[in-house]
Amino acid sequence: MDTNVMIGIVAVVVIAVVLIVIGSLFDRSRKRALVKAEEEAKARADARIAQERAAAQAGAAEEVPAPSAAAAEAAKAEADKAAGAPEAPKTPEAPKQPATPTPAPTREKPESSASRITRLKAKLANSSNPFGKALFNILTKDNLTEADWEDVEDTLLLADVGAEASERLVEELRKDARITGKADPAEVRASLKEKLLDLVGRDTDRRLNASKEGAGKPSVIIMVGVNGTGKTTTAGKLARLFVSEDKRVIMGAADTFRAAAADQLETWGAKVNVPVVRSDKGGADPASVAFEAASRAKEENADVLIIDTAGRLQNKANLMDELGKIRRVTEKNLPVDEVLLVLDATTGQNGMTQAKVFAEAIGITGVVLSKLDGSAKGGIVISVQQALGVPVKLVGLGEGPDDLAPFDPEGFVDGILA
Ligand SMILES: Nc1nc2c(ncn2[C@@H]2O[C@H](COP(=O)(O)OP(=O)(O)OP(=O)(O)O)[C@@H](O)[C@H]2O)c(=O)[nH]1
Ligand SMILES: [Mg+2]
Repeated sequence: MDTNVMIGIVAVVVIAVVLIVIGSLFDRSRKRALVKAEEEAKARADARIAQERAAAQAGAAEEVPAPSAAAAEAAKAEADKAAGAPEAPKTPEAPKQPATPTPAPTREKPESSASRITRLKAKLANSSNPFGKALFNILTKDNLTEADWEDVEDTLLLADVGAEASERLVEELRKDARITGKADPAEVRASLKEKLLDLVGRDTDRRLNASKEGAGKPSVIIMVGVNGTGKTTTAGKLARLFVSEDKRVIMGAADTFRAAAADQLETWGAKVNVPVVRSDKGGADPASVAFEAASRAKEENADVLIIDTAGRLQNKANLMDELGKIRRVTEKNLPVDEVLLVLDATTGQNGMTQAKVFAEAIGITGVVLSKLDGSAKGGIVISVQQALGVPVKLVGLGEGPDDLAPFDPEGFVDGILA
């Protein structure tokens, strides 16, 4: 009797254990099916995003949709749906997506800043008559006459160094025994380099404000300048630099004068993988585009917002007022960390007048000297800094995406003395 009860109990236990084991095996295979289904759904969503992005870059879509929360949700929904029928993990009619992982946004490394500075030096050294070299040739003469000193001053003025700075430099050079004594070329070079570096400002902080501690997030940069100086091109090149530092960048096309201006910025955006906020209507209020761009940058928690503005002549008061408005309206959303004045290095002293008026209208925190590749007159670096009291932060060396270098005083002076 007792034995039968025992057998009964053992049988029940054995059956229970068998049931538990079968159950857990079933559960594990169900989980595996769930994970697999989820992975497949994610791969499909990723591939779809990649396709959309490629289409947008090819100009088929208006803007690159970011791999947004909506896309992630779609992936999850698909996974959940699949999880509801784990027993039939693969439906043969499911669209077959390529198994390739989603391509990360193309982020080939741009040229390093050291290499850009070397290129700056080489470009200056190769330009037809860098003023540093002309100065050096005069100053290495043995007995400098008054006429020679006049030549020194003329050379400086011709190179756009500006009257005040030229006068100061000549005074300094005339006091230097290394130059006025028996001229040893090495000593003359050392003296000249030292004095030019003093003028250019060797220790000035030239970092973009977006790269400093305490920068806003998003950090807003507004590009300003007269027509055709290189604002849009510089915005694109800058965006590329920030993207390479893993920063999330948004650009705003607040140049609404011509539809082509927003198209140009969008082309840069596609090139460097950065979304562009623009207006659909031609002639829209540029301040409202700036406002919208700032709201979007804020919403998306971007790191940097670059706002491109239309070129304008400094003597058009209404256009200059508009710049002030763009700034004020942007600041309803985000503080403006940087206003970069893009100056064409080949414009000469006229650039100075421009710089002063822009500084008054909107405030300038830095200068980009574009097209330095086409000018032997690097002296404008000195005069613009003196006139505005703000540093030259970047120089444009050409039309390509990597043709923007941080302004490096040593490299600059070495280049013009080479
Ligand atoms: N050589 C050279 N060309 C440059 C440089 N920067 C810009 N450019 C060229 O200058 C021309 C004008 O550049 P944009 O960027 O359109 O100038 P912008 O200031 O935006 O012009 P607007 O919007 O019309 O006022 C283009 O052909 C650029 O490729 C540079 O550093 N060097
Ligand atoms: Mg432009």
